[in-house]
Amino acid sequence: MLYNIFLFKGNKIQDLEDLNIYSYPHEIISIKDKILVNNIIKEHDKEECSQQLNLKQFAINEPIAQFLNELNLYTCCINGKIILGLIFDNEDNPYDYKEIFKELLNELLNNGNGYSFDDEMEVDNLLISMFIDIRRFGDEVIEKPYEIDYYFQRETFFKVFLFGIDEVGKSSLVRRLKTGEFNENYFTPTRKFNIEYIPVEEKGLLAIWDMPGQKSFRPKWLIGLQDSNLIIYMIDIANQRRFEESSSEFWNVINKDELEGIPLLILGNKIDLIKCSKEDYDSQVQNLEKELFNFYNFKNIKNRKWNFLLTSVKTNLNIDNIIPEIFDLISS
Ligand SMILES: Nc1nc2c(ncn2[C@@H]2O[C@H](COP(=O)(O)OP(=O)(O)O)[C@@H](O)[C@H]2O)c(=O)[nH]1
Ligand SMILES: [Mg+2]
Repeated sequence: MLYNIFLFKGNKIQDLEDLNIYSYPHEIISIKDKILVNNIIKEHDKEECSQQLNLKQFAINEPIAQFLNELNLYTCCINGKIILGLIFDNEDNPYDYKEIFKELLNELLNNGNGYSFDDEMEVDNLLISMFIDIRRFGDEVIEKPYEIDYYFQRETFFKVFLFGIDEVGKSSLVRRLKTGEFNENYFTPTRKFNIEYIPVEEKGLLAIWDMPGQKSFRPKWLIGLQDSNLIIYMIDIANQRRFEESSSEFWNVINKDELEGIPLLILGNKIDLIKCSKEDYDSQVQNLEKELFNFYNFKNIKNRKWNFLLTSVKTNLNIDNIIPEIFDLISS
């Protein structure tokens, strides 16, 4: 399984003083590990990295596999001044990933639109796109565990794409569905991207893609969305200050042509934080729902099946209805 991705960038890659290191999702190689960094670079020195051919065409060399400091590395030199590296689990064979590694780099860098390594945001985006695609390739093609293969063969494998701005409760939901647990202080790193597999009796296997909601990663939401069977959009209904932001992100994604027709489940989460008096709980909840529908303009959702549930991952309210609802939406 791909574990991490990193990039070295410098005017002269051999000059460590001038080298910048980017990584996703963890920082594994630090500029302080001079010997390791040097060893990675040294191997590429030998092959004499090609220089950039012209402004719009990056020179991408053959990737090199190395095992250094217990790290299973697969690195590729670009334009003689950038090294992009993949770190795999020790038992993986990097050469299984050769084609996709080269293909993706070509697709992302040499697509005719130009690409700039000077823009840190673009570098971040490159790393996360490559990470997601290579990880998915590994999960679904190379390593496809017996269990997943079984569901694939029977066409009972369903991909659910879970998105929403940060802190709404996405990772908590996935954990709840998977393990039944909830922990207020459970640390869910905002940068972490996660696929969780949940087998559902008599139905199939759900692969839930939990995306990081942080702003800088939102353009990348779409990468994983293409072939989803269902989209789940999650809202923190107790945080009205972020409704505007959340609603505009919602419509940005929902309006994409490539997502036309994919069923949608909207979750209004953290209902436990809404203080209602016991007597007219029902009417208050109804009002809240009405306000939310108006604010988000849900009535404008077209050409897809959709539904809305109020939930609390914390108190478990409606959580047991989510999986049946998912299959209802998918199967119709
Ligand atoms: N009160 C309450 N807190 C929740 C609920 N769901 C998640 N949280 C908390 O909200 C915070 C963000 O949750 P997280 O799952 O990391 O959100 P993500 O960024 O969307 O993945 C965490 O502190 C959770 O414990 C809920 O239903 N009610
Ligand atoms: Mg999360």
